[in-house]
Amino acid sequence: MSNNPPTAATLITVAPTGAESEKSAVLALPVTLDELVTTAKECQAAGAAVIHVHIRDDQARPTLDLSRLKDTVAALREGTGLIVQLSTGGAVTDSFDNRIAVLDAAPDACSLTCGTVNFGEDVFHNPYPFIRDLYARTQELGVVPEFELFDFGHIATLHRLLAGHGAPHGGHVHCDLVMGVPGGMPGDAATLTQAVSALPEGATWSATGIGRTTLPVMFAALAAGGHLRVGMEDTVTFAKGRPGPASRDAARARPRHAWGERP
Ligand code: KMH
Ligand code: ZN
Repeated sequence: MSNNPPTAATLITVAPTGAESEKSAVLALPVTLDELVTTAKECQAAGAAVIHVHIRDDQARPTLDLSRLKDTVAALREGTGLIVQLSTGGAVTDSFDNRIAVLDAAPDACSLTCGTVNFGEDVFHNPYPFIRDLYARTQELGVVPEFELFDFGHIATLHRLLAGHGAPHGGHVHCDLVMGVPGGMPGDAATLTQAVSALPEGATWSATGIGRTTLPVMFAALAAGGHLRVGMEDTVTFAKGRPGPASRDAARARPRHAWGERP
């Protein structure tokens, strides 16, 4: 049984863009600032409360350009009431320095991945000294980290980080289980249950499943009393040849309005 009171809302985080899909292959991907703000407004109207942001340059390539990031934070604050969470994961090719500098754009929140993981044919690098420096910078600047956990070792690293460096800004630990990445933990109910039981005491959590693990992870997370991350960063297709929903439609999965309520 979950300890959530029956009225507790399900937090929906929308991740509309990501760094991995190409605009030419996924035409609905929001890549300009206008497209991003429009999507953000639609997702807010559909029930999202947080936006996880990756931005693109004029050629729609992933970028961590600081002035664009600052403009993006300002535009999302101006146009929406969403909590603005900037990605510090960036693309697999981004440098550690540039990823830490993302925090200088002064978002409300940021992602903070707790370990290295094979990422399809690539490697998403997050060695412990980088994690520690990034975490220290969130504490210094007052940015709330969301701990992204792609595998069980990442959960162990989160415990190590909190034990060695104290509580995050705001005092509360919130995690996102990112499941079904080729190289990370599988996206199924048994794995989700085990991962949740290993989280730090008192932590809240959401979950997201990549591609074909989207729906299994979503339903397992709801059944286990968790929150959700949805959107085209993680779900371009539900299965080969079966496109996933646009981010705003995925945000409409808000259980109060659609499929049910958390237990
Ligand atoms: N693009 C992935 C390599 C994050 O945003 O913090 C990493 C990622 C995680 O998307
Ligand atoms: Zn991301």
